[in-house]
Amino acid sequence: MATNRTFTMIKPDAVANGHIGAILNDITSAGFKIIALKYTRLSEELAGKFYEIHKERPFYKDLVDFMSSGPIVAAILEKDNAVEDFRKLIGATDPTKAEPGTIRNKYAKSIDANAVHGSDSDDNALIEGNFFFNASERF
Ligand code: RTP
Ligand code: MG
Repeated sequence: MATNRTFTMIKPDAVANGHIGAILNDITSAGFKIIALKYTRLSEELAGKFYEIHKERPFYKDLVDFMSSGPIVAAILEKDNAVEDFRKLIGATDPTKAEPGTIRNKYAKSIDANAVHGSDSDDNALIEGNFFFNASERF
């Protein structure tokens, strides 16, 4: 059964390009409630841990380098059917394939610098949210 929370990051490219406000506005306008929010920067080690699931993939090192290259915004979001609806809102991994109006279509430059992360399952949403936030940081 779908749970009602997902986890997102606004990636270093979108932060550097000044899109934090616009992306948070798109997210809340689509009906997601912000449960937790943090502006931070991942060390290479922490980015490596966060993306451990992709360790064997050819793009792993580039991904870890990119995700630790500058500040990010991390958030836990709540809405019915959150994981699936949020992935619809952000669009395809490759922004050239992302539907018009999706966050990646509007703000992403490439498959590496693709503006946002969205959890791909309820289990991972929980794991990823716990990676960044403790109980006293959720409202
Ligand atoms: P995300 O985890 O960031 O929400 O992205 P996603 O589920 O759409 O894609 P995923 O397969 O989980 O890959 C994580 C990130 O790795 C980069 N990637 N590069 N060069 C490539 O073929 C490739 N594939 C994936 C992307 O930046 C992707 O967001
Ligand atoms: Mg993913």
